[in-house]
Amino acid sequence: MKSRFVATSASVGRKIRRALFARSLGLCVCAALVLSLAPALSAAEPVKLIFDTDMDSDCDDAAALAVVHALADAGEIEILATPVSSKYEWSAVCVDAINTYFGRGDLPVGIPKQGPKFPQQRSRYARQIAQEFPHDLPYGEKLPDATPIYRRVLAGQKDNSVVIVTVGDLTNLRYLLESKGDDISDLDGPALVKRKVKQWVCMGTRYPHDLDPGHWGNFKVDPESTVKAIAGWPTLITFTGGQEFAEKLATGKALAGLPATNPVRRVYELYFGGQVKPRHSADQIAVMVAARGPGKPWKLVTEGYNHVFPNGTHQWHEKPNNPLHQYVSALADGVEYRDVADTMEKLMLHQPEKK
Ligand SMILES: [Ca+2]
Repeated sequence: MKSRFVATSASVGRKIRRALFARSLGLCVCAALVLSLAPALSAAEPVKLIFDTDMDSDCDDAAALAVVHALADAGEIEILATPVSSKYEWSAVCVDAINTYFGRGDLPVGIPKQGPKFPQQRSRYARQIAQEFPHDLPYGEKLPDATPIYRRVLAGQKDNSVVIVTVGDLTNLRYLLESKGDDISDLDGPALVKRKVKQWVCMGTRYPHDLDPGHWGNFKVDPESTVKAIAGWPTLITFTGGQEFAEKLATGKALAGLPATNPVRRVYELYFGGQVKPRHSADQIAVMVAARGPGKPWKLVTEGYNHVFPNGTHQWHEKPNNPLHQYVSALADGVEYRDVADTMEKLMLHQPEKK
């Protein structure tokens, strides 16, 4: 008995030592886990996002802006500014009205004040939204210039931290690149972008090519700016686009269930002449890629470069590789279109918290 007791007490002692060892090991593992999570936690800081939209000829811009506000309310992104590339006089005011609805009426909004007034895309909804919903952005000549807004916002951010998503023409980015050092920043446009911008997600056209000179889409409204912005951009560009791709991810029908006071629902109603119907999700796709990255559920093509012709048509060439160019125009293998569309549509239905 004794020996067994001794043996037993010795084995208990071993167990206690093992337990203590395991506990301290556990603490070490926990500490290591916390340390290993630390970069992940800091990587999960909200994405600093600039959303640049035309908000004129198509309704997906309004849905994409709703997604931007939903992701901001969820803490995934921080919205820095919502510049407008369209010179159609109601587009910027419409953006301010949607921002105001989502509780962010103070977000900077500006338009391109330089260059020609290229043919306007017009809008089936921008004027009505501006007139039916509250906002405080001045209209017409008093609208602010987007270039100093871009410069101020970028100058105030940490290096290599900002993601820009364009879902309209590339006019504002062209003038940003052409900007000189000023009292906002000593850096000229390319140097400021290179220092502050991590990635530009550029929604436009079809991949791997669109060689149709017909006047449609984000690259051909102001092709000179398209060529200059893409050629001069000094950081990563993720292009997104593809008509069939965006149509297979159509969204919007569920907006019909929102109250009539929701401006995004109203945009779809006006766009479709009184009825809320589904529409392709080209601009929402770009926002999702900007906020959550170009990995799964998306299929990312990294090899090659986007060659843009002077009229805004373009061709993806597989060689030589430009490490700054990549594109998304499909879902990753095995991902269901319905699942991705549902994710985007749920975000589009987001309502602001009542204050
Ligand atoms: Ca658009």
